[in-house]
Amino acid sequence: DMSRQIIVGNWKMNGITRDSRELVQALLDKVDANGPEVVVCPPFTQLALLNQALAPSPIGLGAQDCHKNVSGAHTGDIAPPMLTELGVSHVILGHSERRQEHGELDETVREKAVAASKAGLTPIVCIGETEDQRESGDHFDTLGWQIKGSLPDGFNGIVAYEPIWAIGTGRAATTDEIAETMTFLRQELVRQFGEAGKNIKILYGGSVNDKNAASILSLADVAGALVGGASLKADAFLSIIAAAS
Ligand code: G2H
Repeated sequence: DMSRQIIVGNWKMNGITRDSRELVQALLDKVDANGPEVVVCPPFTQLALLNQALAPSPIGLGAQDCHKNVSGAHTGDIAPPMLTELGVSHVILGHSERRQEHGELDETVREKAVAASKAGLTPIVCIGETEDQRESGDHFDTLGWQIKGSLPDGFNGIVAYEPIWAIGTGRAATTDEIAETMTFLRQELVRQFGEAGKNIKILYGGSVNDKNAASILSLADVAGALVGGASLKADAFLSIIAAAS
């Protein structure tokens, strides 16, 4: 359903189970199935607990990463089938924090996206330019390469455009910047995937909050938002959900 927006909360490495329980309870009190799709992505350690709290409910469960293999000698990693077993439906892949802190390359992200889809998960693949790239005018080139490199053939997931300079900085991209970039990303997706590229949802992420959500979410072709900091506060996250359609 292209018309229903999706709001994804990326909790990153935050929250102990007590906080998370409270947060989802506050969301469960307000979120209903008539609004946008809502997905929360807690740390791995809380997935089982939150699956119990959320299933069945209108709130979906996502993970923040997965491995490209289904099992094997990969200390510390989590395979896609381990996620589906816990009621997980979505997985964020190639977040800039993973690209930076764990050296994830486009190719890795692409392999993970294939594995996630095979396991029945919806990959949310993150792309985004650095501040230097935007300032030197290389941002569209960067994004084009990231799309080419990070999205596998037959990609059936979601793309999240997250300009790195807007992440956790309180400085979201302007609506003009987002609108212009969305147009570019759509062109690239159609160039790479043909007709199917028209149906790939594109989210915006990077300092989305309760103040700027309405103007960002009303832009043409913005299918929703990937929300970090503001997804940790029930009131702010609920306002963002209320601003979506
Ligand atoms: C970007 C975003 C969520 P924040 O990383 O993925 O975080 O909303 O805190 O900028």
